[in-house]
Amino acid sequence: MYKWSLKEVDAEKVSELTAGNEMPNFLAKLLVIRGIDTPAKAEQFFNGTMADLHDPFMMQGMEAAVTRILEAVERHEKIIIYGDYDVDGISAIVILKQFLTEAGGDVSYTLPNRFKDGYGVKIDKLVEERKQFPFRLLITVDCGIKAVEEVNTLAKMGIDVIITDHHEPDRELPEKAVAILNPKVPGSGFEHEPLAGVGVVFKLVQALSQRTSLFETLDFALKIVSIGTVADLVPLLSENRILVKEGLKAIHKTTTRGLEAMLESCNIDREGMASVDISYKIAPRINALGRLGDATNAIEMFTTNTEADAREYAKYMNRKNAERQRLEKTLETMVMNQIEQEDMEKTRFLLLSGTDWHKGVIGIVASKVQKKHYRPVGIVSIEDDMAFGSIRSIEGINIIDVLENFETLLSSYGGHQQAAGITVKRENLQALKDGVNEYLFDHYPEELFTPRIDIDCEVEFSLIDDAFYEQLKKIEPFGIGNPQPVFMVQDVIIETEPELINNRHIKFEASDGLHRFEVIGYNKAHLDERVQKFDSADLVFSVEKVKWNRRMYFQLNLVDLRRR
Ligand SMILES: [Mn+2]
Repeated sequence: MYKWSLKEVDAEKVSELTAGNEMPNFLAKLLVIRGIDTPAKAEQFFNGTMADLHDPFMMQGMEAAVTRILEAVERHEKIIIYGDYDVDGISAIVILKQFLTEAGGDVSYTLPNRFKDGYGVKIDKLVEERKQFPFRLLITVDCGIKAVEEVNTLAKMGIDVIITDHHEPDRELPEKAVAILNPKVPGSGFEHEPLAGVGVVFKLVQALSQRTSLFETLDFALKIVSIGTVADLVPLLSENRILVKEGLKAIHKTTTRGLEAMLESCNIDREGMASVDISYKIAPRINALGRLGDATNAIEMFTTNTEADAREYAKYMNRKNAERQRLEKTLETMVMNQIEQEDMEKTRFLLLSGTDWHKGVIGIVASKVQKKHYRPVGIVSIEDDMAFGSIRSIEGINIIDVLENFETLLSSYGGHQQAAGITVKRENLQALKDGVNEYLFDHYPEELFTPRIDIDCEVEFSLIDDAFYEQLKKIEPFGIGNPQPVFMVQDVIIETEPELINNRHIKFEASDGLHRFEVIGYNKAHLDERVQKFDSADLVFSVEKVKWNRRMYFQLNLVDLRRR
């Protein structure tokens, strides 16, 4: 059962927004909840355009980076881009490569293999690469801020390095780099912009194109920036909001061969494409390459000009995605069987293990189990006498803080508050499981283990109409920091007997006596037991407009319900 939590909102700020203009009360509430609490911020939120982006040269290091890159292009020096295997890293490589190629640069790229090399700058890989492509300039994207040693080594080899990254820096920076572009570096000038790795590279491309006037618009980059930014789960506010909004617009208008092939294989209608298509369809597919195959295929897909090649790459991506889904299902079944052996009353930490479980999917399955059982979940794969795995935590429990207390049992660990990776000797698994479990009982209150639903505001059914929906659309694109609004209605009547669809979804109609809506709960079959026809109930939902048989109507997507 979820705990319902209605967001508190500062009434004064709401009336400041509604005063003297047409803004309805519910919209003002939604904005204030999202931190858009002055008329100026609201104006920027709704009408921000490319012209509102900050001057890229305000970012520390930009002048030095642009100068060195243009010099390399001029002198035909070989330039290599070093990236990452996730969607953010891949997107960043794509736009930088496109720009430098167009500028006449001699450019190549490389990225680590998730399992062979791991994340970050790897010298061995670069030394190997240099045998075929003797580069003089290296540009990192979505990584490199911690590569102090590596940058020193590269400098000794006579290679200039430009770091572009958005990860948290250590106290020591890679000072030997020609330039460091990272909003999180103190004094960067962009501390308030939570750009993704691809967002930082976009600022670089923006600066380069100001100096060279190579492109009339930056649409080619924006399309890809929107994909990387949404996939990397950075807040879609401020500059990120503009980038994603403009990127989606650019996709609606035109696509490139690769993008076209990918949208086709994801079954996305490009004119209606929204940020959720990136989160649910595009990102998992691209990530499947890094997990099970070779992420370079995604880069080739985005950059090819040949239709047949684009199709091939998209097909490969879909195959890998199907494989990922199969592996995920198999592992999920094994994990769920193991959970049945657990006494859940006594379990605050689930640690599940098996021999040779696929490391490419254990993190995804851990997330699923965390959502279902709502407590920290670790899944590890045992290989000989070692176990490798992922932990997913819940809000309010910083898993790194917890693991610090078990350093003696762990061979290594790292990550952030909500997600960590661990390596542990097989013989220590049981002690770790019992230890963390006990620690969670002793140090964290029981309430934390009850999942919460955040409700934006309470509404009446009479409010939901075309005008309401038009206003809601203005808040898009939805994502982190700007989630799809969630509403609550109290005391409505369940008008039809709830119907189960495929034993997974639930569907019924509800009304307040005057206004009647179709309600559908995806993956909410378990709510079926709670209500019957003619009950009165409170509903939590989001609003969607759907088209069926040429008819447009509102559908309420059910989040939760309770009988009165
Ligand atoms: Mn990133």
